[in-house]
Amino acid sequence: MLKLTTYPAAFGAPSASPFGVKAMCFLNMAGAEWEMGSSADPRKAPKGKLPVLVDGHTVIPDSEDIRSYLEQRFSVDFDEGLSAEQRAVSRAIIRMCDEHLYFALVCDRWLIDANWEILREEFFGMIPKLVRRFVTKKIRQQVRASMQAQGMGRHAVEERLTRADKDIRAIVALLGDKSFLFGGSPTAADASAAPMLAAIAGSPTETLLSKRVNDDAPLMAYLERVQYALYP
Ligand SMILES: N[C@@H](CCC(=O)N[C@@H](CS)C(=O)NCC(=O)O)C(=O)O
Repeated sequence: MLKLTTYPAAFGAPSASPFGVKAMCFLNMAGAEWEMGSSADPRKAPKGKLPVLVDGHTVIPDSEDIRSYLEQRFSVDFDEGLSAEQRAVSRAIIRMCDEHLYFALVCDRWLIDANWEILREEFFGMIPKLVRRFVTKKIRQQVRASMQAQGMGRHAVEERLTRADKDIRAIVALLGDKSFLFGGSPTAADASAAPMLAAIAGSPTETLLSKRVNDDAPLMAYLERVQYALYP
């Protein structure tokens, strides 16, 4: 039985990590039998991040490598039927979501005080109350520093929205009137874009960014379709 280690459910998603949800989608798309792994401590992961997939003695960190592994292991192609041009667009969409939109989500979750107050209890409720504020303050400082280094944390909330909005418009334009990004069936790009957008929409308090997604009815209908198809 394959084991997926990722963060537990939070804010209406089956994992707090959109990469964890993406990996779940891939497992389901591959038709794999899988279960959740026991520890969700990223410090124990081979690359210090989650998700990690374990298949017997094989350990696969990173959702991108989990995808490649599953496609090979189950002889499936998550982009079946797509042209070379569509595959190129898919690749760019996945990169945009994973390497740009994700950081807007991280800033929204961790840097906006109202969200942080709720996130602290949701993510770190297992830390004894007496030391929770002290420990989590340090973790928040590390996240703030990493967002400064990455760059997204240097933008004001409104600037972050402007940047993320351009990504969201690109996804909406690609989707058009279709059920999924490349037609009537979900592909790898849906498994990446939808969990990321759903995590943004599921913000613990309303933010400019979460409102942008939540107010877009056709986009929300798309997120529901992907959830129903890939991680019900
Ligand atoms: N490229 C990785 C990114 C995974 C990732 O960023 N995971 C975050 C949670 S969403 C994490 O585990 N962070 C822990 C840390 O940085 O200490 C993937 O696609 O799996």
